[in-house]
Order: sequence, then structure tokens, then C-alpha cells
Amino acid sequence: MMDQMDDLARIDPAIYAVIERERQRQLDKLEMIASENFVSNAVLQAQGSILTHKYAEGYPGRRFYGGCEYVDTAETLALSRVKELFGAAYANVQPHSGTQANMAVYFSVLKYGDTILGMDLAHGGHLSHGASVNFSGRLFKAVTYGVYRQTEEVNFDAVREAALKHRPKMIIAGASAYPRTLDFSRFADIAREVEAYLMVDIAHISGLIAVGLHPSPVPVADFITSTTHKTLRGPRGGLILAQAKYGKALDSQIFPGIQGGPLMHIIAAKAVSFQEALAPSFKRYQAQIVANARTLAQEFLQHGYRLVAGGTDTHLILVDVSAMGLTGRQAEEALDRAGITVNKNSIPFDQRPPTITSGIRVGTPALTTRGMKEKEMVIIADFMHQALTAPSDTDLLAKLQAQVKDFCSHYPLFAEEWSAA
Ligand code: DSN
Repeated sequence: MMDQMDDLARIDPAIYAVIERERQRQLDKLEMIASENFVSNAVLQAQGSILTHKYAEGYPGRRFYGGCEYVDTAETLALSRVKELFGAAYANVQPHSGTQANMAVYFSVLKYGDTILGMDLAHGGHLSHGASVNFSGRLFKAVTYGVYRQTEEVNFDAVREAALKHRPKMIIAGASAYPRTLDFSRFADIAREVEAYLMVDIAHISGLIAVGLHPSPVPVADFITSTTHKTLRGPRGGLILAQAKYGKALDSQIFPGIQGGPLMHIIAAKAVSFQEALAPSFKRYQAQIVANARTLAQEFLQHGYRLVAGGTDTHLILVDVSAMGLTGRQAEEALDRAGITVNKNSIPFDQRPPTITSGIRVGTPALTTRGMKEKEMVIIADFMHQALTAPSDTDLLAKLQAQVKDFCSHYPLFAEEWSAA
């Protein structure tokens, strides 16, 4: 794929250079942003294919344009595969992103001004679950729940209390920075008690759910949304799963409600990634992601760090760096100079603003895709500890960056095919 860019190099050397430099960055650095991953060449090829040329507004068999017979097959395959993967009755693979998927769900059953109850962004939630700066907080009356101060796990007393007090029309479960298992049946019990819809956004953990390493919300939720590019390891995009009775409303909210023509090259790439996720090796890959995150957690604890919620059940850990005398921003910057990419992240009850923060979020999906296992996590935790204990030592950080680059050179990034890690 990368060798086939000679036309781009000739016609637009500036953009070619951007891609080459980014490719080198991805190769040379340890990618530990919990929401990122590397797709297979098969996914990349479908995503970069001539399907990008095709307009196909509508759904398979009922399009508003001619010539859709082949892209219909791609979308039908994506739908049947994703329904099989999650055991869902209904699916929509057209959302351009996770936020578009969430928007379509809201619009399918809510009216402007209705109350929604979601996890506080500052406690690990997501912008599109009701943050005041997002459409979800502007069009709806958003109330929030968080985590217990002591355990830093979801405070179900607060969820129920807020539900009884505010009578939301919809409860939203799911998070973008939460390391523990989410108990969807408890959310469902509360939603039933107040007659609210339950939407679960599984963007971060959809890969784990697909293989049974995290409980599935499919049996208990009205709506499930996800991105396709995180643990699920597909192209950048979104999807919706739901009970069959909501299908008509959801289809019409995606198109013509909030989107026009679907991205058929992305939908084809989603189909490829769902096929990869149905293979037995995907379960081994997901198990390795979790094992790697657990090893990283143990190593950080041994080095004396405090972890939010004490550890992890998933693909990520949240490290409280404040006790080391650092802000999240300083930690992110020091690690970056050492060749390790993470993001600063608020921790529950953070005293610092989101631009500074007291924590970093560290994930293992991308490293696991490169074939790294527990023994590599021990080495990586040591690299990180060295950088975090000397964040102003320019020489040390440069030395670490060289070591990280050499370390990375032993792990493929653009493999022909991803087997189990
Ligand atoms: N930006 C994503 C993340 O990093 O978790 C969520 O949308």
C-alpha cells in the first residue's frame, strides 16, 4: 500500500511528505493513546479504494442513485457481519463517527429539551453524552453522574438518585476514560425503574465485548453505539446496534436525518474489519490487550504510582501523576520527548483544568497489534518511569527516545495480515 504512493509523491509532495513523516512517527514511537489502533493492510486497502467514488444515499436495495449493485453488497456484508459479531437484531453501519451515531440515537426518540443522564466528562464520560460545549448538552437538558470518591468506580447510588430526581428520557452508559468493567444490567434496572431509554456507548470496549471479555449491553440496552477504530481495529467511523423495533427510526435519523451520502469505501473497510473480528485470532488479540494493560498496571503500582480505580479490567489505565509532582500535561510532554505517545487526562475530582489535568490515560490496543506482550510491557513501564522521574532531563529523554526507536524497530506495524498477538 505504502509503495503505491508514487503518484501522490509526484503530484503533491507536501502531502506525501506529511504521510511519510507520520508513518515514520507511528513506526518509531510507542503509541499508547487508548483510543487509537493500527488497521490491517486489508482494511487500509478497502478504505483507500475506488469505492470512494460512489454516491449511495439510502440503504441497500433502496437507494436514491443508480449503479449501487456492488456497494449494496459491501453494506449488506458489513451489516450481517456486525450483527453476528455482537448478536444484535438491528445494525446501521453508516454513521461517519461515534458522535454521529449518538446523535442519530438521540434524535430517534428524544425531543429538544428532553432530559438525558450521562457520565460526567470529568469523571471519564464523553463529550457527546451531554457536555455543555457539545450539541448533546446544548439541545438537551443534560444531568450527570460520576464515580465514588473512594473507589473511583461508577456511583450507582448517584445514577439512581439523579434518575429518580430528574426523570431523564434517556440514560447513557459508557465512557472514554474508565478502566473498570461497566455493569450494564444495573444501568438497565435503573432505566426500567424510571421508564427511560438506555443507550450504551461501547466505543472504547467494543473489541472486548465482541469476544466476550467484557459483558455485552446487547441483551439489556435499547441502543448501542460504537466507533469502529478503537479496540475493534477497523477504519475510522461509527455504528449503531439496537433492538429491531427501533430500526426504522434509526435508519431515517442517519439518512436523511443527519447525514447524506454514506462513505462506501469506509463501509467496505468496516465489513473487512468485522470479518477479521469474527476470526478466532481476534479473541486472542483482545485477551492480550487486557493482559498487557494489567501488566502495565502492576508495573506502575510497583513503581509507586496511584492508578485511578486501583487498576484495570480493560485496555487502559489512568495514572494519577500528581503524587509524583507532575501535571498530566508535563507527563504527556516528557513521555512524548521519550518517544511515547499518551494523552493527558482529567482524573475524577481533578483540581486542575482539562488543559492541564492530574493524570495520563495509557492504552494497550495499538502496541498489542504490533505483537507486544507482557514482557514488553515491563520494559515500556520502565521507559515511562524513567521519563516521568526526570521530565526536565533533556539528555535522558533524548537517550530514551533513541532506545524506544530501537525497541520499536523489532515490531511490525504494516503487516500483511494481523494474526493473534
Ligand atoms: N477522542 C476519543 C478518545 O480518545 O477517547 C473519544 O471520542
